[in-house]
Amino acid sequence: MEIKQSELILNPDGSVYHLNLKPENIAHDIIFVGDQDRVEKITAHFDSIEFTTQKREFKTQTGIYKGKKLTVQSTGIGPDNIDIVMNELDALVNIDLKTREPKKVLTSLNIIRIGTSGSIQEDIAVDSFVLSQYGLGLDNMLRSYLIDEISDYAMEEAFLNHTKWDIRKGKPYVVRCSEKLEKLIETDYIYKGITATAGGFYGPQGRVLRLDIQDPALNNKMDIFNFNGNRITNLEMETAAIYGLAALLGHNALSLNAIIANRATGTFSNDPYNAVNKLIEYTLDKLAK
Ligand code: R1P
Repeated sequence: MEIKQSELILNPDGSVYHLNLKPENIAHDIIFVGDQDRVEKITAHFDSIEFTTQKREFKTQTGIYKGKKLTVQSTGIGPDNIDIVMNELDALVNIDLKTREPKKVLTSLNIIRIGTSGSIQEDIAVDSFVLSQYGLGLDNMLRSYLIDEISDYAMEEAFLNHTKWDIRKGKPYVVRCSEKLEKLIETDYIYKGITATAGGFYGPQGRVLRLDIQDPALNNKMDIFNFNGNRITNLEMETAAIYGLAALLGHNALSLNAIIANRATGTFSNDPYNAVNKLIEYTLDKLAK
């Protein structure tokens, strides 16, 4: 069935509405970053760049790194932006933009986030890296979709009970990363764990400046949560949303984060850019193999 103009919005040149992209502009391996200025930090390593565009916080560059075609896409901050980026990238490969009909043969993209994040565990120090085996969504964006088949119900329930979660804030969900990408990227010095994705930076992540928050003990409860040997390693704002939409749409996703703050010790990296650059170099090297 043809998808209406108001539902799949295209620009006059035929590109998708927010990302300003056409199908030929992207690779099948896509690196996500939150910050648009991080796009060029990555493509500075490329042999060549064949395409660049930007609209709002969504900057895209496609090029070649050691013979491999890669796209780098900034998502801006938060799960709401991930909804836009994931749906529009999926439309580029899985919807015929001329007939406005979903394709019969679907394409799976490989999506790797290189982000920044705060650790909630004392032993996961600033400047270390975390690979998110699970995304724990505290943000609710994904709850607009039918997620029962992709969400880890047992872990979800254990988290609700452990934290005595107030359901008026919505219901957390849990989605696993792509095992294929996990195997490609993992190494012994990268921490693995559950990444909690919040829908905001301050209150939703337990930060108190001038406003009281609904559950001041939440971060302390989260750092002792353990489900079958899995603990919550860090807090940020995109991973669970990426994992959820990737699972629903049939893409592979993995999220890596450079730890620039440690919430348990109250410390912040002396050189966050260096930590991110090291993670960029590590990830590019793995992707090129
Ligand atoms: C908050 O400062 C932003 O930084 C983190 C959070 O997830 C949020 O997007 O990630 P990025 O550095 O990738 O944007």
